[in-house]
Amino acid sequence: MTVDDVTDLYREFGDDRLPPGQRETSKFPVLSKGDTPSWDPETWEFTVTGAVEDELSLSYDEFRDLDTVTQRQDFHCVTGWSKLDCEFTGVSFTHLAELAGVEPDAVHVMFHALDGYTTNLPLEDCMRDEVLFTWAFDGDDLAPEHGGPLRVVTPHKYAYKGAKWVDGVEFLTEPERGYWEKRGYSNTADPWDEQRYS
Ligand SMILES: Nc1nc2c(c(=O)[nH]1)N[C@H]1C(S)=C(S)[C@@H](COP(=O)(O)O)O[C@H]1N2
Ligand SMILES: [Mo]
Repeated sequence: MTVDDVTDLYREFGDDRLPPGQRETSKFPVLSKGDTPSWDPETWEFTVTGAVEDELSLSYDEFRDLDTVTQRQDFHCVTGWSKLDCEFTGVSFTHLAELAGVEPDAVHVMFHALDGYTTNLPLEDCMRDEVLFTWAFDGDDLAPEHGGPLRVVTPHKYAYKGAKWVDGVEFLTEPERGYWEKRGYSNTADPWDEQRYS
């Protein structure tokens, strides 16, 4: 298995790998708005909807059969901790977008999750090799409290932009706001510019 190290992406945004106001931790704290939702591998379904040529609906096995990558990434939580060198395995956003065929008028993306959580990003912030739908962390199945069976990781943004328990991605022709973006957290969430609150 090759591991792609993308921990140098900070150079695009700032001089320091650790964004301002962040403290490094070796722990992996859990931050969820509510309880960890349960899921059934038999009925779990991942959908790609909205401004795409082919809306997709994938079973868990079908999703796991997609082309896979493993990357070493950093993880920055808006509450002030960062976890460096996390190894995530999964499917890249760009690969999924390619499979569905993004319509030219798509400009924005909403992620949907089993607990009702949503989070949004401009399409160009999603169309990066580092944005993954991941089911494994450091070689083990992603723990349920960290978003198993499937979560999004966004190492160029604070981690609330990465939906745990993700089961849908919706391509939008106009920006919309997700759960925390409607409740005072930054819509843009750049850790190197300390965009924590709006
Ligand atoms: N579905 C879902 N995704 C979510 C959340 C949530 O409550 N529900 N919390 C977000 C927040 S605020 C953070 S900081 C990260 C935390 O991920 P972790 O619990 O794996 O550390 O998940 C994000 N994704
Ligand atoms: Mo968070």
